[in-house]
Amino acid sequence: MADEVVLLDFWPSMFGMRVRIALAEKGIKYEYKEEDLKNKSPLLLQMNPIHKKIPVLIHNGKPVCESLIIVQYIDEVWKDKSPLLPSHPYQRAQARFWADFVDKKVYDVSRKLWTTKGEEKEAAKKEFFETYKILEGELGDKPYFGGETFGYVDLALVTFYSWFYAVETFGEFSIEAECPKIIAWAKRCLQKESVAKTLPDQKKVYEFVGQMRKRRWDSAWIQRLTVRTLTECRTTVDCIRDADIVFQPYSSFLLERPEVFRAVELSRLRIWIRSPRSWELLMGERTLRQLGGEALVPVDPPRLMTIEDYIPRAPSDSYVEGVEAYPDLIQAGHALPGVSSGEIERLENEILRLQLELSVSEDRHAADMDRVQGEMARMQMEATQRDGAMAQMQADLVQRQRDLDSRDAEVARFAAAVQRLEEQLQGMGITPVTGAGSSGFGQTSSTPPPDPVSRDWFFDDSPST
Ligand SMILES: N[C@@H](CCC(=O)N[C@@H](CS)C(=O)NCC(=O)O)C(=O)O
Repeated sequence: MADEVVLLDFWPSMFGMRVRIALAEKGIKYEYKEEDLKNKSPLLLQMNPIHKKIPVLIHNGKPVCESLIIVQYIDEVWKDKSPLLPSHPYQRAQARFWADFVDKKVYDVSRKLWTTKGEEKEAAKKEFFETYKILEGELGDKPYFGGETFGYVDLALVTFYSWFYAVETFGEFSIEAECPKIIAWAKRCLQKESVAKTLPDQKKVYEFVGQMRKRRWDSAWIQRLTVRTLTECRTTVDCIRDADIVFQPYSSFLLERPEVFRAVELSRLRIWIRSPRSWELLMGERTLRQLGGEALVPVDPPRLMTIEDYIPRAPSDSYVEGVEAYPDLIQAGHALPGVSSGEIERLENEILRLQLELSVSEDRHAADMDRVQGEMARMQMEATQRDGAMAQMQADLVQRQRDLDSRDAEVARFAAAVQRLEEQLQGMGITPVTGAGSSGFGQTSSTPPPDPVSRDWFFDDSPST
């Protein structure tokens, strides 16, 4: 049965490139699957549930993770062509040592170049060249690290060459000027088809790094990463079920404040998750790495859990425990005599928490004041409007009173005229039909005349009375 080989990868990854070169060297056909590391596929999460990283080689359905382990696996399984590791145990051990050195040093020193500034950046440059000088020493006058032929260490290191333009641009130096042997060696490696076809264009990698740097301050990006981290976390942490988690995103007004954004999102990178036991999970390290490791903080950051070890601890656990588990987090010279690093960490966190609380309270206070002032202004306006309406009503009343007075005067005039007419009629011996006294209409000045129409006229039957 033919081998089924699938590679989960991401194009700019120097780790993924190692596997691609090894497969090319061995002439193995495989299916390449590009991963979106911002939105990892269920397959990647299933195949590399521990680190959730590319590259992953899936050989006949079974995953192999970690680039150097994958390369060794490929070399062992397809051993008939282009051996990568030396056959002698001692030389094999040496090759493994140098590949491990590349993993432990080269990646970090490159990354520091675009994540630091000032003195730190100068120190990073120095470290970068020291590292490559050590490698140049190991290469000596050999064409390749392994000797006459391209091998395991060459493959482990040459993939970093595709990042050299980015490193030089952000580091503001020339690698060739300082380490000409390394450049000559890389160019030699590039003559191999397996390398030339695998390594992406250096400018393309540079653009990719530039985008990564820009995204660093984009809150939506970070928010998305943290949400994703949580989603992934749900698949790993047994004690927390989906329903238990309430993700508490930072309110938008907090995110709009650059200093809070920096402090919360980058320095501490803390996500609060409420679970029934009110545990707090810290996912700083993960988010930090997702950002390309560009966030630099004094103690960076106090991880109570990491991607390798998503173990939530109760908030009551001392920070010492978390920090001691990761001694490299504590900056040199940071410790004070007689004060444990955990204590400093705890105090720093407390200060940060209080600063945040203070800034939040200040904001709330300012917002409350604005609201109260707005309310008062509104009430004053309403009162002024009400005063105006009252004045208008009073004016209306006065006018209505005047109208009534003038109507009364008119009525009195009419009444006097009627009176005069009645008197004239009476003088002529005629009793007026309708009386209107001087006191107004409808009042009789004498008894009313008898009904001119007989009641009998209306009824056929004589009335009973
Ligand atoms: N030590 C690992 C490193 C692999 C690695 O860092 N992969 C990165 C891409 S270059 C990754 O998948 N990152 C995703 C993540 O950290 O979530 C190896 O050699 O394979």
